[in-house]
Amino acid sequence: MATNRTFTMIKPDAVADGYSGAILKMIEEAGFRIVAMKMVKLTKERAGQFYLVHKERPFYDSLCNYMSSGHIIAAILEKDNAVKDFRKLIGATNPAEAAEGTIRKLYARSLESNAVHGSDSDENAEIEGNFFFSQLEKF
Ligand code: 3AN
Repeated sequence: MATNRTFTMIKPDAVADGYSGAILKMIEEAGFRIVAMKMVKLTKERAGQFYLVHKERPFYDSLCNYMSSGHIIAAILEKDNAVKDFRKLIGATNPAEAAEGTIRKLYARSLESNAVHGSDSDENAEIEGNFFFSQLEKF
């Protein structure tokens, strides 16, 4: 079922680099409504749970260290075609390959420290949103 919602995280590099405001501005100007939002610091274990699908990948341990290295901003966003449109707004996983004007092209440091997360399906948007937010925290 298409939910018209997606889930995002502004990752530790972008928060530390002071890009949170600029990124949220781009998100809102692209027509996304912020449905829920919080700043948190993940433990390595919790980062590991979030990225469990990547457990077998060679970058998993490094990714978990990085995602628990500083504060992140987690948010649920709403818009027609949210998942696809948000992936377009953030650009390719590797910022070197991201299109001009995308969030990753503008603000990411590297393939791993790539500034933002965006869900890749409606199903994962729901799962990832529920990882951070209770029903009462969404409006
Ligand atoms: P995306 O975030 O574009 O959906 P995924 O799900 O393939 O990309 O990867 C999740 C995260 O893992 C990325 N955002 C990035 O931080 C990290 N990552 C992905 N591929 C690599 C890689 N080859 N080397 C290091 N880190 C990676």
